[in-house]
Amino acid sequence: MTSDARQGYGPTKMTSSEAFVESLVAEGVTTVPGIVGSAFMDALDMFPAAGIDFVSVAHEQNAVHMADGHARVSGEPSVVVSQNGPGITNFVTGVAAAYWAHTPMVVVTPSAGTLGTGLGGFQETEQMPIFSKITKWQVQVNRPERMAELMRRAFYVAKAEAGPVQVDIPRDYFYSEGEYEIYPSATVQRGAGTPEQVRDAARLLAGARNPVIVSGGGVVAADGVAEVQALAEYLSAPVANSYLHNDSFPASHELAVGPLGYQGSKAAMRLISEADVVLAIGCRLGPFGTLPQHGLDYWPANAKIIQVDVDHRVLGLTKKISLGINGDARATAVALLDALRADQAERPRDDARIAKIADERTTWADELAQWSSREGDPLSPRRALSLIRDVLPQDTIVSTDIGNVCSVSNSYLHFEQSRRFLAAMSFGNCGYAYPTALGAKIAAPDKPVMAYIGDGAWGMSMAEVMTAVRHDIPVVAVVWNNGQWGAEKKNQIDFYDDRYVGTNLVNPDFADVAKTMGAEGISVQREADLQGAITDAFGLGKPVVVNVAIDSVELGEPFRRDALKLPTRHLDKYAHLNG
Ligand SMILES: Cc1ncc(C[n+]2csc(CCOP(=O)(O)OP(=O)(O)O)c2C)c(N)n1
Ligand SMILES: [Mg+2]
Repeated sequence: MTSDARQGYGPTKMTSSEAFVESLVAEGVTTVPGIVGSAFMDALDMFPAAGIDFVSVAHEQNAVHMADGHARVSGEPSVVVSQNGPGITNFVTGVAAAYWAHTPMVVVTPSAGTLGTGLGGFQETEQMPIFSKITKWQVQVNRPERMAELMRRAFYVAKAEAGPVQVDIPRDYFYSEGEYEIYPSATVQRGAGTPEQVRDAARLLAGARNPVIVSGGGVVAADGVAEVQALAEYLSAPVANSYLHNDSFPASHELAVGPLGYQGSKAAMRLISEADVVLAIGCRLGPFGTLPQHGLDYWPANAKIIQVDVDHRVLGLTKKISLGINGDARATAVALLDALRADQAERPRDDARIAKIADERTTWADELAQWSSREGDPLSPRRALSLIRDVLPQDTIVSTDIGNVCSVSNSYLHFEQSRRFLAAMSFGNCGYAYPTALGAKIAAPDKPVMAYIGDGAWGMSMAEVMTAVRHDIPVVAVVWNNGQWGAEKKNQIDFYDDRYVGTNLVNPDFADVAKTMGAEGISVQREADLQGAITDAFGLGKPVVVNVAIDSVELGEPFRRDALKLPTRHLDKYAHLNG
C-alpha cells in the first residue's frame, strides 16, 4: 500500500488500527507522547513505520503538557495517548491546563473493551464524564468502521475551536477490518466579523482620544502580530499583552507597553487606565488577568470596549463591552485597518502620545531595575531574573511554572516573536513548565528552550529529566531552590502570622540529582556564578538542570490577595490562631 496519507486516498481495505495510524499521518503528526499500554499496542507497533516518534514519559500528565508545548509552538494540533483507566485518569490535570491555554489537541483515550464495559474488570472507569468540562468536544468511537471519520473530525474540531478534544476508543475496536477512506487534513479559515461590525469598530477607534490595544493569545494563535502592529502604528496606540501572552507583540516596539495582570507592567496598567476605547483582540479578558496589581486598579471602567475573539462564548463574558466581534484576530486587524484607511488613508503619527508611552516604559523599566538591584548573596530572586534575562540567547522559548519566582518572572520576560512564551496560563498548575518545554523543544529543535520551575513544583516534574535524557531533548531547566513552596508560604506570612504548615521543604541539590539521571547539572550558589552558568547551560546541547540557590525571604505579592481573609476562630482550642 503506497498511498500518500498526507494527500488522502479513497476507500482501502485496512484494519482499524491502520486507519487510526493513517489518520495521524494524514494530519501530519510526527510526535506522540504517552506511556505504553496494551490497549493501543496494535497501533503503537506501526508508529515507527508511520514516521511517528512515540515519546515515552514518566507520568501521563506530563505527556499532555508535552503535547501542549508542542502544539503551542507548532501551531498544529498535537496528540497524546496512554493506557485505559489509570493512564487516562493521569491525563486530567494536563488536559485542564491545555483547555485553559486554548491548545488544539487530540486526546486519545483507549477504554475498556466493549464486551466488558460496566463489569469493573481491569483498568475501567467511565472516561467520558471525567473530561466533559475540559474538552471542546468528545466522541467515543462507537463502531470500528468509524475510526478514520471520527479521528479526522477530532482534528478539525481541535483546530476550529482551539482546545483539547477527546476520542475515546474501546480497546477491542483497534482490532477490526474494513474499507477506510483517508481525507487530507481540513483547513480552518476564519473571517473578520461582519462588515457592519468592522465599520463600527473602526469608527470607535478613529474617534478615540486614547485608544489602547490589548493583544491576546488569539493574536499568537492566528499568527496576526504583524497585522496588529500595523493597526497600532496607524492609531499610535499602545499595545499591552494580555496576561501571560507576553509574546503577542514585539517587546522592543515603541508601542509595546508589556503585560497586564499579575506581576505585569505598570506602564501597561497606567496607560490602559486612561483609555477611552480598548480594542481587546484575540483575548477573552480572563478575570484573573485583569485584577488590580501593584496597588493599581487599572481597568478603565468607563472605556468603550471592542472585543474580538474566535470563541463567541467569551464575548462580553467578563467585561461590559460596546462591541463584540466574533472573528479571527489577524483577519479582523486587517479589516479594521482597511476600514480606517478607507476614511483616512494615513493618520499623522501622534508624537505626544508616543512620547508619553516612551515615558511610561522608561519609568516602569527604571522601577523594575530598582527592585532588582539588591546584589550579593543569598541571591535575590528579582536580581536573578534580571541577570538571566540579560544573557538569554536570542529567540529563546521560555516556559514558566506556577510559583512565586516564576510568577514574578512575568515582569522580566520580553519577546520579539510569537510562540515563544509558554506559561501555565489560568489553570495555574504547578508542574506545567518543564514537560511543556520538552514538547516545545521537539516542535522547534533549532531554538533554545528554557523552563523556570520552583523547587516545590520541580518535585512534580523532575522525573521527566529521564525522558529528556532518553529522547535527547536538550532543554535548560532553571530550578529556583528556595527550600519552600514560596507562593503559598507568602500567604502564611501575610495572613497566618508566620505559621508554616506544609510550606517548608528539604531539598537535595537538584544539579546532583540531574547528573544521576544522566543529564548535566549545574549548581549556582552565588550571584557571581549565575550568568556564566546560564550561558554554559545553553552551550552544552544536552538536557541541563541549573539548581539556583536563592533567598527565601524575598517574595512577591501572593496570587490571591483578593481571595484571602485574616482567620476567624470561634472554638477555644483554635482561639490562639485568631487573625
Ligand atoms: C498542582 C498544584 N498544586 C498546588 C498548587 C498551589 N500552589 C501554587 S504556587 C505553589 C508554591 C510553588 O512553590 P515552588 O514551586 O517551590 O515555587 P516558589 O513559590 O517557591 O517560587 C503552590 C503549592 C498549584 N498551583 N498547583
Ligand atoms: Mg520554592
